[in-house]
Amino acid sequence: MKHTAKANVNIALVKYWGKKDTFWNLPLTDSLSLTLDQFYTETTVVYDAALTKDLLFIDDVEISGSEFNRVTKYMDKVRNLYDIPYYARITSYNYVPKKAGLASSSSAFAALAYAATKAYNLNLDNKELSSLARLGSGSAARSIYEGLVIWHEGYDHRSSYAEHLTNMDDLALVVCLIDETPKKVNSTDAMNRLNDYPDLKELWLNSTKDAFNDMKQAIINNDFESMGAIAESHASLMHYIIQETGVTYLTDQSFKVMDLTEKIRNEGIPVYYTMDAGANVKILTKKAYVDKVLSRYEKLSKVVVSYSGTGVCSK
Ligand code: 2P0
Repeated sequence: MKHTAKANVNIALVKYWGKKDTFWNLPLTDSLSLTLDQFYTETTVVYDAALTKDLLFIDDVEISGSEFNRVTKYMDKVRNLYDIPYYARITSYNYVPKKAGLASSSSAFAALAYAATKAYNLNLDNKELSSLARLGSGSAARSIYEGLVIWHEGYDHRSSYAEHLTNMDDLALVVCLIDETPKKVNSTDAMNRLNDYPDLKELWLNSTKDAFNDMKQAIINNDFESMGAIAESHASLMHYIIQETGVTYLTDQSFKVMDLTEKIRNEGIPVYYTMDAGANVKILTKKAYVDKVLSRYEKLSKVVVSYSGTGVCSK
């Protein structure tokens, strides 16, 4: 009754921002992501009949409070869905800055969904596993798979799942680590503010649908420049909307990295930025250009180069 899983984070090129159902964690729109090879979570789940509650250790520290509550509530959902009668000792190591807009919850709940079911000898297929990971954190639905991934918004638990789209092995993502401290407003609370702004919500729904369809077509056409341009304008729109709902994630340093990206692009090198719920900026480019641009980004921030990563697996 023990299993260890490893899952990588993913970064969305078409973002998930907003929910249509909070209990089942159903998103407002489809989204599309790239699983990375650099930032990951390893989680061990041990079911123990002697336990009277779950125990959670993250990076060797026993966790209580809201973080523990989120995980134990998630485990209750897993136990209910699969008739698992035991509490668990959950031990997790994050090789990613937590809560800093680097999607650590995507790797965390993908690894937990996999370990929690495997430890009870359940062998879910990836589609079911993806739906289960989604209940913990929406973006985790996508971290089940390698490479480029789409998450179908769906209309209920089973129909809202992610699937592998394709691999583009020449993609690179240069992650500029501007701020590794936890963000002040978590993404769940920030995205739920959209419900108070119907016009913004409408704008977001329509433009995300277009971005998703255009991105899929650009991927099918192997048209990197279009992929980058769509990702960049879509991320900018998301941050405009976040700002309008009263939350600011980007900092002066984020804007410096974005400006540098536009400058490098004007020199003829294909680099495009995307940002999530934090100050960090990720630069989408191709492997062949990484060496050309790296030192310029390193002048502005700590930088980690990542490529396309694998899906969730046993450790
Ligand atoms: C994404 N983000 O698509 C978007 C872009 C942040 C910006 O998914 O409430 O931590 O746990 O389902 O998955 C972050 O949201 O939110 C996120 P919950 P999650 O990657």
